Amino acid sequence: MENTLVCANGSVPSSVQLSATPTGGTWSALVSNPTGATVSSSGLVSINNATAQGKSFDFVYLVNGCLDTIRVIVPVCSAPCVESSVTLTDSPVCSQDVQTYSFTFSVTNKLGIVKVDKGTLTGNNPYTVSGIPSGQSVKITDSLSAICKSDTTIVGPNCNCNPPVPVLLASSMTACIGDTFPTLKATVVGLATVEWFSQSTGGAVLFTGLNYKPSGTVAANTIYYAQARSTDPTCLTAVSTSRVPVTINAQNCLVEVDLALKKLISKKIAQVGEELTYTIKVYNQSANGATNVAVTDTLPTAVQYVANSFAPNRGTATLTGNVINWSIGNIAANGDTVTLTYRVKVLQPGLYFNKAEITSAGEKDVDSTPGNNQDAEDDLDRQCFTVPIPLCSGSKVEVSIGTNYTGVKWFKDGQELTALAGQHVVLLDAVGNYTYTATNGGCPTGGCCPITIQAGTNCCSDQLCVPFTTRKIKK
Ligand SMILES: [Ca+2]
Ligand SMILES: [Ca+2]
Repeated sequence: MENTLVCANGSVPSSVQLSATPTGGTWSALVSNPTGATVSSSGLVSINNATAQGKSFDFVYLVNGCLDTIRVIVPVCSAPCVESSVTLTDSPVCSQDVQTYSFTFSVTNKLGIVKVDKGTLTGNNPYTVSGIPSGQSVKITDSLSAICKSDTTIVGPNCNCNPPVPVLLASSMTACIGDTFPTLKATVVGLATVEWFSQSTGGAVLFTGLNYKPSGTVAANTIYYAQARSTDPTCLTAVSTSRVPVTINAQNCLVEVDLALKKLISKKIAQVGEELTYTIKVYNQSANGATNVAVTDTLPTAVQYVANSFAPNRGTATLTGNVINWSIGNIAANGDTVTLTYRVKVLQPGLYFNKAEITSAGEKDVDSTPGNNQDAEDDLDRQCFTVPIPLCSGSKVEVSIGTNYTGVKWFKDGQELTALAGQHVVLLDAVGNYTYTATNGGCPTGGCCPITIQAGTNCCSDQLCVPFTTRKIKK
């Protein structure tokens, strides 16, 4: 007769009672039994969990002179697989650059080896995982064996919820009074949409979507504001940190005017540290008076505005960032001309363009549209200046132009440099005046400045300026 015991929670029973009929006999163990289990004369088997596993024990029952033997088999019991639990010691923390996050956790009833499927794991209960990509979940695995393991998924925060501000297709539009509004268009990056408002902060959403055509008709200059709202399910409340304005210039299209703008500069070739004077002239070539005229001018990065140098003969000029807004007001018919002058200080060598354009007018212009950035129109003009670039012996000057130009040809002192044809970035190593042409306009309207390279002084001694050892590239 055999009796196999059953494991419970990784252990064998501590005792088992044997019984037999007829009753009244006595139990004893075979002398050859291994250690681990004993039996009392009444048949109570005491089992040692640690030593009895995997062994068989024979017990003898003696009654009325008859013997019978029963075998008790003690199985090997394996520890049960109890899932461990993971506890975060604090909320996940976003990194400074909001691209990743980290958190610290501890494991209770740890089974074995702790691993993570993202980020870098350090420490030993508590553990820290860092460098997990923003918005991604992490799986923590605590495993003893392929079967006995415990997985816990931590849903990570989206550290970079706020979408970037929308990009407007046009930030300034023109419409006739009485017409319906033009459609305002914006694009957004990533998981986001656009919300339109009538005010720069607060207020009700007028419309949600990339393209918004305000209802009703244009009565006066109107500004709408676009903000981006996240459509990422993990951060639906996130919006761009600011709103971008789009201006609709209302024009009286029953009256036609013809405004034009000219931009002038006091010097075309300047030195670092010198002051230049820009002059903007706006004049009315038509027989009708113009109202509500405004001009926008953008300073090149290489100059610094000289404080308090705005001198308009009408209206008010203000500088925001590197953008000048000149609010003029009325310009009378038949040649009335207004001017704005201001000074800038030259900060670095190179060739610099900037442009000014009429961005608002109360009446329809016969041959130009405010703020549409069209080079060929008479309401926009460019100016440029060049600051000679010093060339030290043995060095080269790197000059680059926009990659949008096609059919580029380079000239030095009027002679084509055929080896450089078609290149947008060139290294120049000789003193001279350089220009370029392109099929789509090498020299912007209103003046083309050469890139001037002149012999540098105080560069370094000729001995040090041997090519290969002190080759210097300037941008
Ligand atoms: Ca015009
Ligand atoms: Ca224009």
